[in-house]
Amino acid sequence: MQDKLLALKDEALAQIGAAQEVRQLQEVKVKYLGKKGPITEVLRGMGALPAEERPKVGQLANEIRRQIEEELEARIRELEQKQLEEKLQQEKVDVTLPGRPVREGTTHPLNGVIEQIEDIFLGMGFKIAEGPEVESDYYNFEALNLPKNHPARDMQDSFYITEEILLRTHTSPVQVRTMEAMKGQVPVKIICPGKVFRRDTDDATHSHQFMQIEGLYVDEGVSMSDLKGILLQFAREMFGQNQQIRLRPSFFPFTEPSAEVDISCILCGGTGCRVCKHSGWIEILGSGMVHPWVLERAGYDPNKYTGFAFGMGVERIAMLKYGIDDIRHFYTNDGRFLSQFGRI
Ligand code: 2U9
Repeated sequence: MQDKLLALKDEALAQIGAAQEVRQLQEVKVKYLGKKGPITEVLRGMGALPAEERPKVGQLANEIRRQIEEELEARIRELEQKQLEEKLQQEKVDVTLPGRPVREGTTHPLNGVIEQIEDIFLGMGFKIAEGPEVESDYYNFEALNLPKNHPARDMQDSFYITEEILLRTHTSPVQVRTMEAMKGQVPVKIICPGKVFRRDTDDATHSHQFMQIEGLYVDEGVSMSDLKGILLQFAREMFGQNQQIRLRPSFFPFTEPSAEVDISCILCGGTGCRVCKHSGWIEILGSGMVHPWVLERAGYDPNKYTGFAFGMGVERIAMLKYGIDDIRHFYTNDGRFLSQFGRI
């Protein structure tokens, strides 16, 4: 019986040594140490042995069992280590290889121009204010002296969601909301950039959605000459230090008096060309002194405070600055157009 056990041991150890995979070792374990394995079998047959032999055989069987277990463990560790080394070898990264170039994006020209405009006005002490794109009729029209029957409020011109709610047609409601929130404190000195929406038919110069930047400065003693000074500084920083500006009388319901602002033609400098339609001037924004009624509605005493406001279309500024002839280029995401701007 002892010889049989020793033979089983040699057999098991030989198989352990030959195994090349952990799975095979598990099979060896079940085969030799399992409940139906040959060692258990031998132990079951011990009843037939003389009593003095039994402890010896039992001891040997346990010893062999322990040896096989130990060898199995050791071989499993060895194979696992080998597998790990092979895996590391296969997945090795050559850090000395040259990298693949990453295609960098560029600044969208509208974002670039908005940032330039913001920087110019931040430099003159303005803060940036933002507000909702979905607005109430009150903030978009009523508070800006555009009563219910005003032609600018025509259903045909605005995207109404309900009778009282619409997509804002300008960023002016942000100025009204800011004044209300400041509860009569001065100065209010803000610019408001953002998307606006109008029911226009899209063509080379019109878009039903575009970007606007409006400005508002309210304090004691703000005058039309402050407006001229600020806008001249803006024109020079944006289009060149020898720029001139010219104000032409105009009309807006929310400003009185109102003026359109022209800059000297950026192409010909004023002598007349195709871009300025031979006038020497190009219109870039609208402006005026805030209507006293609008100041009062927003909580500012018009007998004590005055203010100026202005508004411009960002696409128009960008088209002039970069010589772009079709507003739709901004929205069609053509890489050939966008990549020309680099990082603005
Ligand atoms: C408040 C009071 C007054 C904002 C102003 C303009 C003149 C103007 C247009 C330029 C081109 C809009 O993008 S555009 O179509 N804007 O001409 N906007 S004054 O006046 C305000 C705003 C808010 C409380």
